[in-house]
Amino acid sequence: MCGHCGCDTQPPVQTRVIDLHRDLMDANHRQAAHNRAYFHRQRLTALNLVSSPGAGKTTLLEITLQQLQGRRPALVIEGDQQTELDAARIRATGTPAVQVQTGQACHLDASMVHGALHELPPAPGGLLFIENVGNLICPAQFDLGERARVVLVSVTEGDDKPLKYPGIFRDADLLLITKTDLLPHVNFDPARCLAHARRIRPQLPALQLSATSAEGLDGWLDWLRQLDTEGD
Ligand SMILES: Nc1nc2c(ncn2[C@@H]2O[C@H](COP(=O)(O)OP(=O)(O)OP(=O)(O)O)[C@@H](O)[C@H]2O)c(=O)[nH]1
Ligand SMILES: [Mg+2]
Repeated sequence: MCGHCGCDTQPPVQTRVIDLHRDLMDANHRQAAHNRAYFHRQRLTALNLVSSPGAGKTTLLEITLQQLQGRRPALVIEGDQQTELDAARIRATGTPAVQVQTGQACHLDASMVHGALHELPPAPGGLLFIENVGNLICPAQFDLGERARVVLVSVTEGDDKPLKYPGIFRDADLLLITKTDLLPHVNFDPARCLAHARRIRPQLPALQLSATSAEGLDGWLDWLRQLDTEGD
């Protein structure tokens, strides 16, 4: 019964919604732990790349995979609401890739990643790049079992993004400022962007790069290497 006027309205709906949300998150945590254990057994270093749509995730992967060729096995899981476009771009580099089409969902979850893993060849000692759905909100809540979360912010988006979408920065392991070749043309201050991000995640490491000019690419490749030597 309604607590306000005594009518027959059923207020506990909100409680049921919260329970459902908790069940969903618990199930995701269990699946993420399962994924993490698998990555550990396979000595597979998994990275979750998150950003707004179009920040340059696939372009960065294309040039990264070209650099890794012959040096290090790599696999890619692509997440988009629709199309196989990004997986096709990755396969063109010679790297095995699976496209997950999330439909109505605005993020990848751990079970989607688990399903995609079954379609990929084993790559012991390799890198697994998971490109999440372009979105700074929903992916924040879903642990995929990854070793590191990399948040890309392109200079065309504005340096205030960490203030507006803090959730995605809370568990970030790296802030990657992308498209720096465009800096002369936009009002974006990398130092201010990083300061905003560090209000949410103090000590957050940050790098800047341009996939177009390859400036800053070595720093990113070094960061990937150092991630391996750190161990779990
Ligand atoms: N100038 C410039 N453009 C870039 C750079 N990196 C990517 N782009 C362009 O940005 C656009 C989006 O790049 P994508 O790599 O597809 O971005 P994405 O984050 O994978 O996009 P979604 O998967 O749709 O979220 C493309 O037109 C790229 O050519 C860069 O470093 N500099
Ligand atoms: Mg993409």
